[in-house]
Amino acid sequence: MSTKILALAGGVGGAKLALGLSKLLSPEDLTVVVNTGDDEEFHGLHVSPDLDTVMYTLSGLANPETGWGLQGETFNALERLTAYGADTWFGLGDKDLATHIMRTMMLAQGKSLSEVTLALSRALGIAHEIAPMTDDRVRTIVETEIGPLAFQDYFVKHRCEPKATSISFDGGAQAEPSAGFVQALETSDAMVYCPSNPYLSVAPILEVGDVREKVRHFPGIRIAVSPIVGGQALKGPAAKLMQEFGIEPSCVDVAKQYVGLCDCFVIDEVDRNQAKEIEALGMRVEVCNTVMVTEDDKIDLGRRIIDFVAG
Ligand code: FO1
Repeated sequence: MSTKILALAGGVGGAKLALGLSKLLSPEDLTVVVNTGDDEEFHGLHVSPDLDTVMYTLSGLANPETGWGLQGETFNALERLTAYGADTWFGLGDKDLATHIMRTMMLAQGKSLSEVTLALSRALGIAHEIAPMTDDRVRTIVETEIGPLAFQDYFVKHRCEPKATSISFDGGAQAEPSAGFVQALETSDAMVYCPSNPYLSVAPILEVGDVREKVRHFPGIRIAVSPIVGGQALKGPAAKLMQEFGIEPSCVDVAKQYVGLCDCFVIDEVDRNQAKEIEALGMRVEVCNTVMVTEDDKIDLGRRIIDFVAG
């Protein structure tokens, strides 16, 4: 019997588990829904960093050092733009630019972000479905000590340094989930929160229209993988944000973000002693290696999740 899985993903961490799942599930059994709150316009081009990270990872083209962007990249166009006086703090490579040009062109022709993502995915040889969380415009805004910052300004330009006070999702309430997302919510046996930042990558997905309510009433099993291991974020600013929000970074506090939205919480072996505290929140706890370095690590974690869903 096949198990249909809906995976919610942000950038690098989410893409790793999505890859593991894609190696185990047939295309009709996996939909990866991706955060687009980080999307931004650079040099007139629509950039969807998390969609691209997932697409490049699933097609085997991602830069292994950074996790985002393409391998074997050059930056000639960016150098030219710098010479012309453009603001070039966001590292867009020559090959990567082709993706953004295609996306921008197709959007200008009236295609939806879902249609563009499908076309780009197929061109990259990806058989599994990757869908944006919404075709509407939602933008993650980080309120900081130096004022509100658009996500990439906060993340890349300011290297997450300004102290954050809150996060909001401009356009989230008015947005509608993409058709692929709605269909996956209605037909999947399980929903997986990949180990992505709960505040910056998963929260925007939950803030789209009535998604949070839909997830609350999701009939299948909902499983979250903690992006915090041993009190540290595997990548990015999750632990720093938790501290700034007055929370001691731990997998328990990530689990608290998912109360009512998650049935099973997966933590790393090093956090085994926190299992009881998470169980007290009303979730079943699975303990395994969650640190995905090699492709085998990604597949092993994917298998663990599929086995759990299959019971
Ligand atoms: N992240 C950086 O830290 N610096 C960059 O210059 C940068 C460029 C970039 C270009 C294309 C792309 O798809 C992603 C890029 N990222 C960069 C990653 C991106 O900012 C973040 O990984 C996500 O938005 C957070 O998940």
